[in-house]
Amino acid sequence: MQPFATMLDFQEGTITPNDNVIIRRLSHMTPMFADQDAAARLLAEDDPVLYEVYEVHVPDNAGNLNHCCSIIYPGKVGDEYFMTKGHFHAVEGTAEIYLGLQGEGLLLMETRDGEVAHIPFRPGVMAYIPPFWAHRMINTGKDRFIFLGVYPGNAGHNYGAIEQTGFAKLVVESDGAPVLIDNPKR
Ligand code: PAN
Ligand code: ZN
Repeated sequence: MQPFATMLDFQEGTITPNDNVIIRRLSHMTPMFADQDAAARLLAEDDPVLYEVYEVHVPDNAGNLNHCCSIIYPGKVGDEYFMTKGHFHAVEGTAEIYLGLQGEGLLLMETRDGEVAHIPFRPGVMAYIPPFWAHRMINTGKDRFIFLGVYPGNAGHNYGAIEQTGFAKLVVESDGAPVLIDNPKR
């Protein structure tokens, strides 16, 4: 393998060249939002793009580092902000670094033993997600929320239970500000 570089546009969140761009729309994760009536109303008029991920593929072993840039669009389903699906890594003992580039958000994390943590994001915030912590990013601002992720090549993604029941906390807008509330499904 040879050294290489890509261009990360700090304003737009695009990586050029990239190997893949994931485009996640509301219809790809409708059941993950608490307010199903609000989701149905949004889907009836449109199927909004919630986020995009620009990916650079490297060999999928522990010695390599995946790196990708995610753009979460501003918006809400009911009171719940647009967010990523969130996941444990398939190899749960792998960490990740998230670096905020644009906009405002919140990193929500939890362990399988019920520990919960969150970190507010703005440009320059660099969070360390330790091994064994599930992670989800949420756009709590009015503009696009853009962040870089770096994680081991063998980490993989496990969306399993999170797709069914979500995280222990939901992040919703209350009086114009983000608050964490208990997830009634958990
Ligand atoms: C990130 C995420 C990306 C999209 O690259 O995969 O932000 O989020 P979901 O994968 O939860 O849809 C990462 O954490 N990779 O491990
Ligand atoms: Zn991850």
